[in-house]
Amino acid sequence: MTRVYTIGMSVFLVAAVGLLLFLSSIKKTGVEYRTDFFVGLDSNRDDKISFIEWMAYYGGHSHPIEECARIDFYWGDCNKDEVLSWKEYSLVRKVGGEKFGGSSTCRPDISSQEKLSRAYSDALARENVLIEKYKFKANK
Ligand SMILES: [Ca+2]
Ligand SMILES: [Ca+2]
Repeated sequence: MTRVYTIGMSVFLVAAVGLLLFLSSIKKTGVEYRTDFFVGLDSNRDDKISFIEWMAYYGGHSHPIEECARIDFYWGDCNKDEVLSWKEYSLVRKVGGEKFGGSSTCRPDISSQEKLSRAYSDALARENVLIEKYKFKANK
């Protein structure tokens, strides 16, 4: 009986240690910090949102860029590599951005109507370049 108890405890301890190792590996990759929306857009699971992944969600929207949250791609992609990292995304969307040191983002200065209009037209110009580059066609 004691032997069965010892084997049972050993199995339990091995399972518990395995679970702890699994949980600590998740924490190291920071997976738990990603929002469901970010993870949902990242269809190839490379932890970045490509233009095509972004537009798979936003490309079907018919409203203008001035009224659409898809502009966050252009205002969030600070290094202009045409993908949103989690850091870029979380800063522009203000979700968990404090983990990266606060408010630094490349969101343009929109402190006046003139600057806002320029920021919108710059974003639209960039979008048109990316649509052409990636041959994006919306599924409407
Ligand atoms: Ca991706
Ligand atoms: Ca980027």
